[in-house]
Amino acid sequence: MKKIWIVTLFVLFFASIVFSEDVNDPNQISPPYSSMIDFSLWGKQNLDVNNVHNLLTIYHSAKINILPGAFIEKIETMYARKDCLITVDGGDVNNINLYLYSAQAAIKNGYVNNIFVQNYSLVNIYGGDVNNIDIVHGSTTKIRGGEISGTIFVKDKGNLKIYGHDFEVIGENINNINGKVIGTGVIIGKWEDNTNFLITIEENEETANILLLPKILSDINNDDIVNMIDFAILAKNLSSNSFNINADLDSSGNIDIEDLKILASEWLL
Ligand SMILES: [Ca+2]
Ligand SMILES: [Ca+2]
Repeated sequence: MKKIWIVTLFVLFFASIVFSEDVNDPNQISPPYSSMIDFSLWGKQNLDVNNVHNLLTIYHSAKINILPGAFIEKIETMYARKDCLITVDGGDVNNINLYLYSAQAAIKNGYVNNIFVQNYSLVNIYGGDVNNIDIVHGSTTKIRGGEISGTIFVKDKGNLKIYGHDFEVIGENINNINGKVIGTGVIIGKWEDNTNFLITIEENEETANILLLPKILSDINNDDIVNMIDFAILAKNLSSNSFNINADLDSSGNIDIEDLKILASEWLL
């Protein structure tokens, strides 16, 4: 009889470990998170957040999705590994701090006041409203949409890549030399959907790299090259009912042979 109890306890213990890995709903977070205003995510946890927090710390390969209703003072990554990702798809975040090589953030909607991008980390901005961005220590920020209402500082081998068209630089101290921006001032242009943008560069240190780039249609995963990975995403959408809007290269509303032709023409450009 005693053996059965021991076995049962072991089963319950391991089951609790297995199920505690799969955290998706903030209302279902098991202790200690449920009793804390601030929390840390570890391992491969993936959490949606739509409420109020002071400090959220994201470790290793954890992912966090900030949704409408969220109001957060600070999110920071620590010891980031591959797949560590902060996604802002709504809500209001005062500060995002990215540390270490594999830390990534994607801004799609909502408002972010300050982003500090450092130690070779990566930020992709697709939409939303971002106020100030600091890009340092070899980090990269890529902007393809949204509004940058404040200013951008780029220093210490930081990289800023702006994808759009009809670029112009405005100011006495700023120049566009074959797509590379020298000096500081205002950059205007249009995003891929033809909406206008205005970006103010406050600091552009000598070691910094600010580039104005045309969007490569076939670069579906936005890593600046068209290769097997993009082909695989397109092929998956061709052969199934799934629809990845980035794979509809000619914006025709469906994914077919015409999109494949565009990808073939831009292959390994
Ligand atoms: Ca690509
Ligand atoms: Ca298409």
